[in-house]
Amino acid sequence: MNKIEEKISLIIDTDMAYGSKDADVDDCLALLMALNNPNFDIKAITAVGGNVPPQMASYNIDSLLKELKIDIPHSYSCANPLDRNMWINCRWLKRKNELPKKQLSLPSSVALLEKTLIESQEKITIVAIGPLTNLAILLTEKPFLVKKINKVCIMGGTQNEIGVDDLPIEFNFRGDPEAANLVLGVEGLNVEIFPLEITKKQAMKPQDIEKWSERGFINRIKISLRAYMDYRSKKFGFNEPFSYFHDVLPIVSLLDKKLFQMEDCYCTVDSQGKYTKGSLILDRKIVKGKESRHKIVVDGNCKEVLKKILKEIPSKWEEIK
Ligand SMILES: [Ca+2]
Repeated sequence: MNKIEEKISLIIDTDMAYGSKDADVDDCLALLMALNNPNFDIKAITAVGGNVPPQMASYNIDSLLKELKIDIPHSYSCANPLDRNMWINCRWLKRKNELPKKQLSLPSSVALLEKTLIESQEKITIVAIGPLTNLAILLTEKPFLVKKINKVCIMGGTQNEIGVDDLPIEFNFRGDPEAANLVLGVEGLNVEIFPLEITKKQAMKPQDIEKWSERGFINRIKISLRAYMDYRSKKFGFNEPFSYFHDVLPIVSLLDKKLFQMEDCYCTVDSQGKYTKGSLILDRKIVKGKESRHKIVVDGNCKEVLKKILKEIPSKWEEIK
């Protein structure tokens, strides 16, 4: 990717599942695209519950950074979704028995977000690629910190694409609808939304990663990707294995804006409906004639994003044993 003029100060808030069984690897791909990129100054990586329990996301982030020998402030989280019902129904509760017994001696995600924003001289861009629990807690307790945030790039929401439970509801917003609605409602917070319609435009297939090394760290990523592709094709009865790389899109958009088209809109999330909790509600009329603080991605060159993943990840990380 071309070098951009000023480094982008970044926090990545993630439900990182790489390291857990049958888990999606897309958060890890997003981190691998962002870490060691000269265009980013990554100030912190914070853990949130979503694809895996929050504690497990914390362990997975910690293990990945150790594996890559990279020292970046990161957190330990045990925060449950704000929505009590979603907590009770949380899919990741089933994974509780897989959790390591020991708590990591790291700051909590909300504490690390707060400290990083307060200490930063410049505004920080937050890439949120899990449910929005941490951000909702932070901005409810410390609303003045909105001034320290450049924008929040969110992988979440859908209008028509089928997401969880055969409904047009995306996983991250469904994971904590109350949090998503709170974050979108924060006065003065600039938000960019990467919905499922865009993140599902292009899939990654086993043949795409065939040429990746059979050794070292890249091979471990390759094995995890293959395992996840096989797991989901078996689970959903697809004819051929594939997976999406949802969480990589906001990272790539920060480096190459031309790849995505965005439209002004006004967004809320249904946090009350009995069956529709987590639905994205989008209004374009309300902002006609004036710039909105909400933007939604309406199109994107996802083939180019895949090309970047396939080229940059092996070349960047092939030295890691
Ligand atoms: Ca994620």
